Amino acid sequence: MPVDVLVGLQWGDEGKGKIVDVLAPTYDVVARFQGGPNAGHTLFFDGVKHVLHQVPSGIFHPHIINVVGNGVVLDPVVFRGELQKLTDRGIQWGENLFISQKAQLILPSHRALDRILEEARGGGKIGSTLKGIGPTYQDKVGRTGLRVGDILLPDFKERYAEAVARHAQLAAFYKQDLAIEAHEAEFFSAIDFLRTLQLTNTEYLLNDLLQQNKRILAEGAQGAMLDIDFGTYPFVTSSSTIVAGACTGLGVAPSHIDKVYGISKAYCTRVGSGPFPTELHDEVGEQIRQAGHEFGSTTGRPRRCGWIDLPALRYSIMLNGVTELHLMKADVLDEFDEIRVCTHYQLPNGETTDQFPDYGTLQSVIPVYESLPGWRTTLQEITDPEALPQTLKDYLHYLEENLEVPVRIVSVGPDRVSTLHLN
Ligand code: 2SA
Ligand code: MG
Repeated sequence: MPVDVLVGLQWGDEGKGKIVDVLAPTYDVVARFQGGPNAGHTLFFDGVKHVLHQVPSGIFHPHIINVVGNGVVLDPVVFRGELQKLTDRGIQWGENLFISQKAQLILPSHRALDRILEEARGGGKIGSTLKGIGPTYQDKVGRTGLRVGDILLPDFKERYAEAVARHAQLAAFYKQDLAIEAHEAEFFSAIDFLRTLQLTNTEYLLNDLLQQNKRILAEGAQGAMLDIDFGTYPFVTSSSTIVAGACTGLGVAPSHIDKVYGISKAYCTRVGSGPFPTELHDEVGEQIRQAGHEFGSTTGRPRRCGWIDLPALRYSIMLNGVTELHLMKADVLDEFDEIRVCTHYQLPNGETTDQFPDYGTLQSVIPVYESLPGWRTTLQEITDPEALPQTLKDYLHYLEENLEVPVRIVSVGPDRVSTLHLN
């Protein structure tokens, strides 16, 4: 049986959590393969909004096994808080949740370093979520990180102390103190809690499940434009957010990958710094932000808003081998007379390109737009895809032609039921 992968095609917040929730009932397993508490996956059903950061989005379905894979960086304090919230809401998760012993641990000192390193960047800030993501992946790649499995070792406390001593030296280089004393008791109590969970070699678990013909959905976080290699470096996150990351982040071979669901909004947003060619600094951008409630679900930061960007999407689709596109938040554009689509970029030398240029050039490209008519209809009430306005159907068709992938889902509202499946 295959592994299907769901990835964001933009700068995150495309609505991945909602789609995992909709697709989950047809899967036996949902697995997270990268990122950590920087993610914010919002699910809305039965009138309640749930925001997940590290827990896979299959957790609301009792038949689904949820896996936190080895590619993830796990903050035990945030994780315990999330699980406590689920318990408070009557969600049972005890039997259905497995955590890789190879996942990296986010320590309080990683969070402190994230802040210190951001401050040291001055005007060149990444705009990180300050959750300790960068410093934790830095330790992973530097081969000095602590992994979830290490909490089972008798000398975990000594290893922890060594790591913190190293981090304190780095902080001292920036003339800063880690100042984490107030957070350590909470951290160790969360570690005690983590020890009570199902910590295992999830690569074996997942491959055994594949052997048993179980269906796995790999749930990506952030988006392709934040990928450590292909995103708008250095304004990216520190993990592989593309499909290839699912193989290394879970321990499943590429030959198992089948469908790739690419998630995009009907427009574009970004939180944090870095280039964003179609960003709108005018009242249209503000209108999108208000209509789309575009504020970070982890940090509450206002998201930068702009029109959909086809060169960027084509690039993401190529990197991910997307087999179907899911277009989210179409209803946010209900009030617009005109929908603009960036088809090309104009380069500083006057030439145009439909490719996504490198950082230096990307800073100075001018987006070239095509204008399509808006639908000016309230989409949220529509439940039958046939009943969608012809102007929206034309927009979807236009995207299919220009991106060369079928649009299989269009979302017209936050609720699970506002998700229309197209053929
Ligand atoms: P980090 O914290 O090191 O991963 O930050 C590096 C860059 O990656 C961006 N980033 C994100 N962008 C959009 N959504 C994310 N998740 C949260 C959400 C964000 C929030 O779902 O709303 O609540 O603010 C996410 N996580 C990381 C980040 O903005 C930096 O540009
Ligand atoms: Mg999000």
